[in-house]
Amino acid sequence: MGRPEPPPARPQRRRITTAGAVFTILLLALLCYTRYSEKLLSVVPTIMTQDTQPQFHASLTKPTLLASLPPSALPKPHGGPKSPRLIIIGDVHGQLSALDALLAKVGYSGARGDVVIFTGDMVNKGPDSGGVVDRAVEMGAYSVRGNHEDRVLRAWDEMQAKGSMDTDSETETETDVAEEAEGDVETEKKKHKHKHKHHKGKKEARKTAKSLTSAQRSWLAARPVILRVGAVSPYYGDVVVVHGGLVPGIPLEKQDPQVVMNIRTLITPSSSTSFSPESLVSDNDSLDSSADSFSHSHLKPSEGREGHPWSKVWNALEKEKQKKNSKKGGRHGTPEPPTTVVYGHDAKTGLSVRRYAFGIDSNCARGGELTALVFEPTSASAAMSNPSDTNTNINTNKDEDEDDSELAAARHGIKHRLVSVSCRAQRIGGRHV
Ligand SMILES: [Mn+2]
Repeated sequence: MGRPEPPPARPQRRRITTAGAVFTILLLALLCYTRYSEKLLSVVPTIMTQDTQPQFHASLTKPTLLASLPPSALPKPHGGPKSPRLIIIGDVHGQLSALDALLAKVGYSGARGDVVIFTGDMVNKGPDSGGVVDRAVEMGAYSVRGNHEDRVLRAWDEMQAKGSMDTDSETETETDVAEEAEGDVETEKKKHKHKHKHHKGKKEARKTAKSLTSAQRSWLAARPVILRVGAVSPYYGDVVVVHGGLVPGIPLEKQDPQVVMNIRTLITPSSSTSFSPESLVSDNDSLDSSADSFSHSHLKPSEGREGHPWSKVWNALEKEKQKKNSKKGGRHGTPEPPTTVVYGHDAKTGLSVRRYAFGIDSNCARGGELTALVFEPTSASAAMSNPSDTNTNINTNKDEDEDDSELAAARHGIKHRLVSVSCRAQRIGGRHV
């Protein structure tokens, strides 16, 4: 009786099974690793690009809140006339010919290394939103998201979600923040007008969204809500570009994107009484307590235009901060630099030049002007020269202590200049001035 011998093929089969198992485990491990590293990789660029021009990871409806200009893009103090400038341009609203006229008047030169930043609202209202975006891309320009870009991108997102890009369905489900929101005491007539405006706005946004190429939409979607320009000079401090404005006392990282894109005024604790931000500066006794109460939680963005311009409050608080800094002297180390905000969005007010806030929407959309705020290096000897104002036809509401500002700025090697072109002349098709 012989025990049957094990089939000869078996060990081989076992070997094959073992090899198969090992292979499967390796394959699974590799798959897990790949998936994990993909996740890792998707996180890394987000962090890395946070401090540079954001890439296309930003979504249509959830914009990147904050991005920074690379330090190399800042103008060099005392660099002289051949040195690159920083050119910040107000709300273009599709007026490509006005933009080109302004670039010509400013003497924009890509070869020199000029850097262009838009304050948002490059699109809608005017005839060529896509052309304006193309020009920005050509120049390697920077921009922030304005309420109109936001509206257009949201409209596109909504159309995609519905899958009905051809139908101009007039349903109103969106709760986007309109430029003029409802107040408590709004009459029915006003409500109706507001609704009509909102409706018109959505229709326009859909039209613009459809007119843009996917590359143009992607570029717009990747723009941050707040662009940190950086330390331009000790005179200007840290320059920040936004479309609407900022709420004082809230760090940039904690600002509400919808507020930043839409704000015009703030309701302050004493809005109902005769509040004056300047009183903070002049009234020494109540100075500290009142300044503190302003910088914390008492300032609320208004939905309409009631209260005080946010820029006026911002300016008063920055002045106050600098005054405190100079009182401390050198004892407490390096004083905190001021923050100067450059913004658009307020065409109704027009150009508004304050020490620490520049409003440069001069209403190009309605036949006003298109304005650029140019930061340019002075020559080594420029502190001696007398910088001249190139635009005499612009009505600016300057602060009372602005007279020496240009000389004071020039001492630190960078000065600013406002340059405007008429948007009415562009529309008629006349020659660029
Ligand atoms: Mn706007």
